[in-house]
Amino acid sequence: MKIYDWAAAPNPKRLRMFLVEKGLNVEIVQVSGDALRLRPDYVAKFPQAMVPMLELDDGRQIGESIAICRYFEELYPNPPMLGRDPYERAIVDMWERLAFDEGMMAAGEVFRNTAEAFKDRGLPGFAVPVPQIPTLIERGKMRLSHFFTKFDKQLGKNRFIAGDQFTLADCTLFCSIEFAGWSDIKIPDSCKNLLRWQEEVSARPSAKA
Ligand SMILES: N[C@@H](CCC(=O)N[C@@H](CS)C(=O)NCC(=O)O)C(=O)O
Repeated sequence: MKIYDWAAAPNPKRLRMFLVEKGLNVEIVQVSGDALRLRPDYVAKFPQAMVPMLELDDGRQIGESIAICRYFEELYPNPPMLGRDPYERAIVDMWERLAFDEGMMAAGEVFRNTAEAFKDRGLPGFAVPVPQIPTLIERGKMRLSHFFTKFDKQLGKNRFIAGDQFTLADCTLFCSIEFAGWSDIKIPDSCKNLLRWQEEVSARPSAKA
């Protein structure tokens, strides 16, 4: 099997972190092309036109980071990265989804509506131009401010975002915060719990995935 990847991008990194934590080695194929776009041959192969994508040896394709992680978790349950029982699985799901919706999407809202290279590419995965909407930049910043406060509060109760175990929710949170950094948006000094967590997670080998 192979994972189609774009080394610099935040969603593929979410998956790479997960794989390092699981101790899994999967062939990685880079498909970034010119001008910060995916290679045309990859887009033709996978019309969802996003990375990461997992291709099985028989050619079947799985898109969406969370779907790929679930597939690997089923095949290789240890160490568990999606929760150890029904309650934990629900809580990991909840925080992973919140990190994606409120962190990754908000960081994307700021970045994709600002960067010149993403002019006419306000959203990923579209074959037609999607114009940037400058007013979304301020809204994205407001969303990120809310996101930092919410996650800081949660990390005042737990070592990791969904409890005492490192999970995919931490990978998504870490990559969302890195992505916000692309727009020079950092964790506020007042978010001491989140800063403590970031320092601890940055020291894990998977943070360099
Ligand atoms: N919901 C998808 C999001 C994937 C996504 O947005 N990938 C971005 C890279 S981080 C992408 O493929 N962008 C292609 C483009 O901008 O043309 C997931 O969770 O995997």
